Amino acid sequence: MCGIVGAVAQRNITPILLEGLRRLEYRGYDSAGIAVLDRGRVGLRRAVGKVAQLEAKLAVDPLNGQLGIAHTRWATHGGVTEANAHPHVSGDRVAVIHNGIIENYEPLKAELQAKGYVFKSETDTEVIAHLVHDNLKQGVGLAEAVREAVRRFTGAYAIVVFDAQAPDRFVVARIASPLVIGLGFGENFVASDVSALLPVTQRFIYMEEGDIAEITREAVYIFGADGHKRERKVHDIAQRPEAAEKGQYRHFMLKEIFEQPEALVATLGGRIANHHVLPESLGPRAAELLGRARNIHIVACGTSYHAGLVAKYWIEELARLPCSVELASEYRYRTVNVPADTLFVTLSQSGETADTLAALRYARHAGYVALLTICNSAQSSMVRESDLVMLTHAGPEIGVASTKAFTTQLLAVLIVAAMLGRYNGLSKEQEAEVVRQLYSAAGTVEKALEMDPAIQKLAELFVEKHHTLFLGRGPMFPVALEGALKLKEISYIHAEGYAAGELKHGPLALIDEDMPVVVVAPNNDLLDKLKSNIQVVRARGGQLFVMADVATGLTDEPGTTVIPMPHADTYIAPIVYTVPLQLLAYHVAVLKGTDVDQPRNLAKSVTVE
Ligand code: HGA
Repeated sequence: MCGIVGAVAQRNITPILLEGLRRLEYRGYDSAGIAVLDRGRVGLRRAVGKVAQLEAKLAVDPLNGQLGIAHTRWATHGGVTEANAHPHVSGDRVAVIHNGIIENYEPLKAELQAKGYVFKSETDTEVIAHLVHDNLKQGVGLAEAVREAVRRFTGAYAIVVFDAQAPDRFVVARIASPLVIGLGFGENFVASDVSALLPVTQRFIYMEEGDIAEITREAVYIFGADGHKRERKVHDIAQRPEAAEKGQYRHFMLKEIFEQPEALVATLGGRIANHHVLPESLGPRAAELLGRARNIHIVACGTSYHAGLVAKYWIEELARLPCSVELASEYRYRTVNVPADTLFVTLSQSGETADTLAALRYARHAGYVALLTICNSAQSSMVRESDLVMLTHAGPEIGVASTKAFTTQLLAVLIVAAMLGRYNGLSKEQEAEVVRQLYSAAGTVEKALEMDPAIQKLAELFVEKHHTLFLGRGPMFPVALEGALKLKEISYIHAEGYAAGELKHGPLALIDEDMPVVVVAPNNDLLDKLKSNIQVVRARGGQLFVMADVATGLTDEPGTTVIPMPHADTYIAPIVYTVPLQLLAYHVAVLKGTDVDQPRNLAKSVTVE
C-alpha cells in the first residue's frame, strides 16, 4: 500500500517519477503528489484522486529538476485531502514520503508543536518531516538526521527524504514496509517495488529490515540501524517493463483471469518428475523438514486465507495431518500453542502483507519445525525470511482483486499436500493420481474460460441486487467464500459465502425472491448433500444459480438456473470453479461501472496492519 518513488539523476526526473507512480498506482490511489528540487526550491504538487489528476496539475504548472520524490496514497491517518497527500514538507527544506504508520506520532507531534512546528496535515507522516528538519538544525548531515528520527519511531515505515540544502542526495529507511533501490548509470532510484523502475533500470538492491541508505547519482551507501555500513547483493531482474501492461484487455483483472492457464503451467514447472512431486523443490532441507511435520499451522489474510482453507481439506485428506488455518491479524496477537513438530505455512501474493509478515516473524521464535512461505514474489521479505519457499509463478498481478495469484496458490497447496502425503502414507498410485489432476488443471481452466460470454449475460441479473449468497461444501466452501469476496471487492454488492450445510443455522432467514444464491456444484461425493441444500433454498423461493458439472444431472427448473461447467477432477475442482465466480464479479462490476482494477477504499500489497 502507498506507492513510493524517488530519483536523483542528471536529467529531469519528473517524467520518471510520474511513470513510476502510474506503475505503482495499484498500491494506493486516493491521492498522489510529487516534490522536486526545482532551481534550489522544493516544488510541491499534490492532487486528490488518481495519478492522472496530478499529471493534469503538472501540465499547467510543471516541475523540472534532478532530485525528487513522489507518492500515491492509501490513507490511514487523516482523510483523503490535498493537505494530507504526500510529500510532506518542513521549513521549505525537507520533503518526505512514507508508506506505513508511525504509531507514536501523537507524542512526537506534541513535542514538535511545542518547538514551534505548525502541522498542515492530519497525517502521522508529517512528524517525520519536522523531526528530520529539527535534527538537521543541530548541524548533522541528512543521513544522520534521518537515523536519529527513525530511532524514535514505533510502527512500520518505508520513508524517502530529501533536503533542499543537500541537492545531490536522498535518504531512505525501512522497517517492515518494502523498499528497493534501483541502480542506473550516473543516476539512482528507489521505489516500493521493482515494477515502478523497470523502464529505467533492471539492477536492484532489496533493502533489508532496519536498513538506512544514502543515495547519490554515483553511489549508494547502506547502513544498518547501528550506523555501520552494510553490503547488499545486487540483483539483475529479467522482467520486461511491458509485463505490467494491459495489452488488448480492458482491465488488468480480465487479463489476469485469462492468464490463469499459463500461470498454472508455470507454477507446476520443476515440481514434478515421473508422476511424483518433488519436495526438494522447496529448498535443500525440504525433505527432512517436511518429513518431520506432524501438524500444520497455516496463517494468511484475505484471498490467501481462502487458499489456506482449501489446503486444510487437502492436507488432512492426503497427508492425514491435523491442520489449522488462521487469519494473520488474529494469530499475531494471541497466545499460540505450538504442538511439537509443527510446520508453519504462510501464503501471500506480495510476500509483504504486514500482518502475515508479522505472523511469520512471531512464528520464527515459537518453536516450529520450519517456516514455509507460498508466495508470488521471489524477492519479498517473507520469502527471504522463510526456511522453505514455494513460488507461484503467476507473474505480476496488478488488479487489486486477486485472481491468478489465488488459483496458483491453490495449485501450490495441492502440491504441498501431496509432498506431505509422501511422508505420511500416501500411496504411489494416489500420488500419481494427484499429479495427473495437477497436469489437467490448466486445460480445464481454459475450458472454464470459454464460459465468459455466458457469465457476462448472467451478470445482468445481478447488477440491481444488493446482496448475494454463495454456497459450497467441502473444499468448495472456501471457493464460495472467495466468490463472495470477489463480488464485494469490485462490485460493492454485499455478498456472503456459506458452507451449504450451515444455511439452516441462520442465513436461510435471508432467502426470498430477491436473494440470488450462487452454488458451486462439482460432481463429487458431497453432491447428494448439496442437492438437498439446493432444494431447501428452492422451497423458500430463492433465486438459485448453480454452477454444475453436467454429470450431476442438475437441470434448469423454475427458480433454478444451471450454468454448465466443464468436467473437473476432484482435486482441481476448486481451481476450476473459481473461474466463473471471478468472471461473474468482473462482469457485474463492469456493468455497474465501478473502477474494476482499483476498487474504492482498497489497495494491493497490504503493507499496513
Ligand atoms: N500513514 C500514512 C501512510 C499510509 C500508508 O502507508 N498507506 O499504505 C498516511 O495516512 O498518509
